[in-house]
Amino acid sequence: MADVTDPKIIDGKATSLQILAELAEEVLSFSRSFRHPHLAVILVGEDPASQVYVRGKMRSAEKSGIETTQITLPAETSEKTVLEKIESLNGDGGVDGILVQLPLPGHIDQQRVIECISPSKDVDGFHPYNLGRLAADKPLFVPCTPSGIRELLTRYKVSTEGKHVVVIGRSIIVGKPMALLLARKGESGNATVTICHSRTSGLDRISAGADILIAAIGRAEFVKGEMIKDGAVVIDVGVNRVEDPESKKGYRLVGDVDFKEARERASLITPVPGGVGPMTRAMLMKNTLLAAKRARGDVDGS
Ligand code: L34
Repeated sequence: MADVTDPKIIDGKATSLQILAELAEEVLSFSRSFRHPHLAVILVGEDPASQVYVRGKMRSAEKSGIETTQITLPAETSEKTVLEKIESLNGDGGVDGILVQLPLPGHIDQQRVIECISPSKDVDGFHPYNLGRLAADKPLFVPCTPSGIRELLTRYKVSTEGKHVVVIGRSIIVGKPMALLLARKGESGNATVTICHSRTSGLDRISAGADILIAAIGRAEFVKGEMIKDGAVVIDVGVNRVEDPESKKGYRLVGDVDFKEARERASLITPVPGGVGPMTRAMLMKNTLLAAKRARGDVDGS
């Protein structure tokens, strides 16, 4: 566990709890005039990490007063059954948000599933319509991990204005929406963003130029000390399980950043666990409330 009294640590856990408490008040007053926001989560199969993440999402929902329905389906469930389930949730006026936990088993077309979710209930923001809205500077739902990172930067008073941000990773879940968000006009944007990935040549040199480095490449301890500029802010999105016979669970969690090395160079750094992960969950609850507000008929939900 990272030492959260260390002034270099960005405490995502504590920040997420604060956000959930703020949300709980808003949810309460909203529910008095309408009903509780309602999130439906579909989990297909028994991937142990996905089970942990979904459990965490349920706990965060409880903390903020959001109602949940978890639909757990066996790994061999057909794509058709998953799509039918989504269609029925799309048509259910009592459900505000729909989330299908990824990854899905190999026989199911992930993209088809994402595109089946009604964009107005797509609290993950992964539907091409919602990614397009973000790219067009008219976001409806911003994906939870990037918006959680933005929230951390804001709350820790890390300005992005004119800064060079390097994002390692180009996924639709993190890398791409993160880059779009930080390059936008306005406060918490106005950054100069470079997207790097597994095929980038000279990655070490590029990342060493970053004022803010965001690692979302999905490889354990990929970012080493020499890839980080002195004084940079380091955001570690990775959650990798590495075998550890000394740990009770048989594994420990490490990020995409070599924490020990990075800690020496960074001015601020997110730990794993307790950094970005809990923020993803808090932002999911925020998006669910937003969806419910729009379902009530609020113009833009804000
Ligand atoms: N549909 N699928 C969909 N939406 C998402 O936004 C996700 N993601 C990623 C995987 N699949 C998804 C998540 O929720 C990754 N992810 C996620 C969310 C939360 C945490 C980790 C990944 C998290 O809470 N991490 C804890 C540690 C959890 C543990 O003990 O394993 C942390 O403190 O980092």
